Amino acid sequence: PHVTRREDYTPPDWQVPEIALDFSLDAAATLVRATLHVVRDSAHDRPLVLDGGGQTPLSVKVDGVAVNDWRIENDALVVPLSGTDHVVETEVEIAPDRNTQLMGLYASGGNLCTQCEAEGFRRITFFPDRPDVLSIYKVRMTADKKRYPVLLANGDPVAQGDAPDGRHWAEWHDPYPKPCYLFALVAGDLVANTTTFTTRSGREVSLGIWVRAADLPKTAHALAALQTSMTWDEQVYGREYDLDVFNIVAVDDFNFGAMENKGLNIFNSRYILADADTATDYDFDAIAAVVAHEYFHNWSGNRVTCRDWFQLSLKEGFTVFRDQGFSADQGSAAVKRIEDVRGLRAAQFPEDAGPLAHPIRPDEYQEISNFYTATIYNKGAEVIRMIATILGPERFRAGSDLYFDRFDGTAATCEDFVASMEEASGEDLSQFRLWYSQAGTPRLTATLRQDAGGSRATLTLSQRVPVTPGQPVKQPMVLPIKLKLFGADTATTLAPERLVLLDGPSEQLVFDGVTERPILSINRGFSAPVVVETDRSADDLAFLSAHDDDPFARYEAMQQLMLDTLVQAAATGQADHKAVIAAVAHTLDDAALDPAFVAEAVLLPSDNFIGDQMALVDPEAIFRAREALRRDLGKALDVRWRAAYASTQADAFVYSPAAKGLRRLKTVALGYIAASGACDAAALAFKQFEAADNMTDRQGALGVLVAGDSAERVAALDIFYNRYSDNALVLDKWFQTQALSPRDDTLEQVQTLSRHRDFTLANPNRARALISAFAVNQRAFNAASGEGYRFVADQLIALDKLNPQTAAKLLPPLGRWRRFAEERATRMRAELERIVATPGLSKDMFEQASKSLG
Ligand code: HT7
Ligand code: ZN
Repeated sequence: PHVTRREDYTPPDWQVPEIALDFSLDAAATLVRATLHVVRDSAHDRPLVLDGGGQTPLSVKVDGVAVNDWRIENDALVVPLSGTDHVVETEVEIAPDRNTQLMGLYASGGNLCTQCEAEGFRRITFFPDRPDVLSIYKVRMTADKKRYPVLLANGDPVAQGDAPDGRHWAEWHDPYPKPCYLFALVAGDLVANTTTFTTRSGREVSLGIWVRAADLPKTAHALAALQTSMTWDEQVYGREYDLDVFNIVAVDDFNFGAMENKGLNIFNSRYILADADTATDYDFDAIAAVVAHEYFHNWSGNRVTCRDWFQLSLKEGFTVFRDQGFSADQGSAAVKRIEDVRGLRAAQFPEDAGPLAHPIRPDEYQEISNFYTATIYNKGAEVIRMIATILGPERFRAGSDLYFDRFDGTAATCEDFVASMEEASGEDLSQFRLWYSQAGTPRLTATLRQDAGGSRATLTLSQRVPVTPGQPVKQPMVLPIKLKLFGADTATTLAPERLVLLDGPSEQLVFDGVTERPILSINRGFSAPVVVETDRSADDLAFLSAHDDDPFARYEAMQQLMLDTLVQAAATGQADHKAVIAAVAHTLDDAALDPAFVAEAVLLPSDNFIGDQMALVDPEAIFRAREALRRDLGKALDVRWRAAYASTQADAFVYSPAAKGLRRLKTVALGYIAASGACDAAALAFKQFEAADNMTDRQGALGVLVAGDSAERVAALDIFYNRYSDNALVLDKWFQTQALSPRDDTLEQVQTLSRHRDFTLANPNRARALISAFAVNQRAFNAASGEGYRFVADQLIALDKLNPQTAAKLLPPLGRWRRFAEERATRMRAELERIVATPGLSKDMFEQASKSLG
C-alpha cells in the first residue's frame, strides 16, 4: 500500500488561482467542464499533474487548443506544459446515481449533492486535490428545471435563467480563495426556511436551511442555532461572517455529520431535522453543536485552512473546542464538560490504547478518511483546551486573534497555531508541542501523604506515557493539573485550587498548614486528558462526591467510587455495594443540585469503560457485576427513585436546560426502578411511553422496556415502528435501541434485524444504527461463540463494496483483541484475517484491518 508521510511534504508544483466549472447535471450522466488557470509555482520542469478519481477525460485543451499528449498515471491526468502560465480545460462525464461511496457528486433522495473532503473533488473533475492549492471558484450549473428547481453552490448567486428543453441554469461566484475540499453544489427539489442575520459591522446575510417540503417544520431549531452561533463567534472570538448568503442543505445519505463547504454547508439530515415528536434532547443538543461547529469552520478551517491533511486537527481540534465552548454557554457548562469527557473516554481513550493509536498530528497514513478520528477531533480539542488553561482567557484570545489575522487566506500548520499562541502570550510552549507528536493517554499517579504529627502534607505526582505503535520511547509531557485540598473533618478548603504544570517524570509539592487529614481533589474540570491513578479510599471518594465544589471533580469521585466497586466485583465476584449506595443516596437527597447533574452523577460507568480498567476484559463478569449493582441501587433507593420520578414530571414539552435536566433524571430514575425488579416497572415505563409528548421520554421508556422481558416490550416496539415507519431518522432509533439492549438474545435479535425490510447498508445512518450500536454492546458483541464478531465482519465486508469509508470507520471494535483472553482474541483475529483476505478490499478497510492485526 502507498503510504503518505508528513515529512515528505513539498509545496505544490502548480497553483490554480482561478477555476471555472460548468456542470450539465443529470443523475445518470453529468458533464463537467473545468477551466483552470494554472501557474507554475517555482523553477521546475515538471508537468501539470491533476488528481482524478478513475474518470477518463473526454477532451483536454491548453490555451484553447485541443491537445493529446496527456496521459493518465495512477488516476491522475498528466499534462506536459512548457511555460509558466496556462489555461487548461478538461471535460469529463460522471454518474452521480452510481456513486454509492457518497464522495464526489452523488444522488441522495432524488437530489444531487457533493462531498469533497478529504479527497472527493478529484472524483468530480481533474484537479490538484490538496488543501494548499487555493482558488477562486466560478460555478455554472444547468439542470432539468422540474426535477432540480433549486441550484446552489458556494459563495453568492450572480445570475440564473432558463435554458432550452425544460432546463435552467444558475451561476455562483465565491470571492474567497479556497481549497477544492470546500467546493460544493446541490441541485434538488428543496424548500428553505429563511431569515436574515446582520453582522456586527452591518452586513445583512440571508440564511437558508434547505430541506424536502415535508421537513420544513423541523428546521426551526437548526436555524435558531445558526443565528446563535453567528452571534457567539462575534462575541467570543471576534469573528464575523463574510458572504451575503449562508445556506445549509440537509441530505439523508451522508458519510459523516456535516460539511463546512464555504457558504453552502451540507448536513446529514439527522443534524438538522428536529421537533419534539421525533427528536430527543440529545438530538436537539447535537444539532445545535454541529450547526455551530460547521459555522465556526468558516474561520477555523475555511478562511485559515490546512497546509496538508496531517494538519487536520488544526481545524478540527480547534473547531471542536470552539463548539464545546458554545454549547457550554447555552446551558450547564458542568454537564457539558461531563458529557464531553464521557465521550472522550468512550471513543478516544480506547483508540489511544489500541493498534490504531496516532498523534493528533499523524506522521503517516494510507487513507486519510481513516484519520477523521476521536483523536484528531476530541483529543485535539483537549490539547487546545490545555493551551487555553495555561494561557488564561485573555492571552488565549490574543493568540487566536493573531493566528486568524496572520494566516487569513492561507493554508497553515499546527505549528503556526502554537507559535501564534506563544507569540501573543509570551509563554514557552516548546515542551507542550509533544502533545502534537506523541500518541497515548498519559497516566498520572498522585499520592498525598500527611507528615506524621506535623502540619504539612506532600503530594507526589508522576507521569508515564504508554508505548504506542511506532513510538516505543516517550518523553514526559506538560500536564496542566488543577488541584485542591479539602479537610476531611471540617470539609473546608485546606489548600485553594492551583494549576500545576507537571513537565517532568515526577514532582513533589509541599503544603503547609495542613492541620487535619487532607483529601485530594485532582484534575479538576478534567484539566488534562490523562488517566489519574490515586490511592484515595472509598470514604474519601464519597466525601468528594458530596462536597467537592468543582462539579466535574464531584462527578469524577462518584465515578471512581463506582468503578473501584465494579472492577473488584468483576475480578473477584465479590462486592460491597454500601459505599456506592450511600453516595448515590446523598446525591439524590441534595436539593441544591441541578437535576441534569444528578442524572449524570448517579449513572454507572458503562460496561466498556469498566472493561477498559481491567488487564483483560471479561464481558460476562462485568455485565453481572454492573447488573448486580444496578439492582441493589434500584432496590435500596426505591423510595428515592420514585420520588425523583414523581418530581420530574412536566406538564408539556419545553426545550430548555432545566426541562432537559428533569427529563434526563426522569428516565434514569425509571431505569433504576426497572433494575430493582419492581413488578410495576414495565407498566410504569409503558405509561411513560404512551403518555409522552416528546421523543426523549418516549425513547427513554422504550429503552427501559427493551432491556426487559414483558408484554409491554413487544407492544411498545410495534407501536413505535408503526408510528414512525416512514421516518428514517426515528427508525434508526428503533434499530439502535434494540442493538443496545442488555438482553441475553440481543445477538440473535440483531441478526434478525439485519434482514429486516427496512435495514439497508446503503444508508450510513441505518448501517451505523445497527452495527455501531451492536459493537458498543460489550456483552453481545463479545459473545463467547464469536458469532458477534462474525456478524460484524460479514456486514463490513458487504458494506465495503458500497461505501468503504463508512465500512472502515466501523472496524475498530474488532481490533480490540489484545484486551481479551485467548479464545475471544483468536476469534477476533480470525475475522480480521478474513477481512484482509477479501478480494477487492478497499484501501480504507485494508489499512484499518491490517493495522488492527498489528
Ligand atoms: N470537516 C468535515 C469532515 C467530513 C468528512 C470527512 C470524510 C468523509 C466525509 C466527510 N464529511 C465531512 C466535517 C467536520 O468536521 O466538520
Ligand atoms: Zn469539523
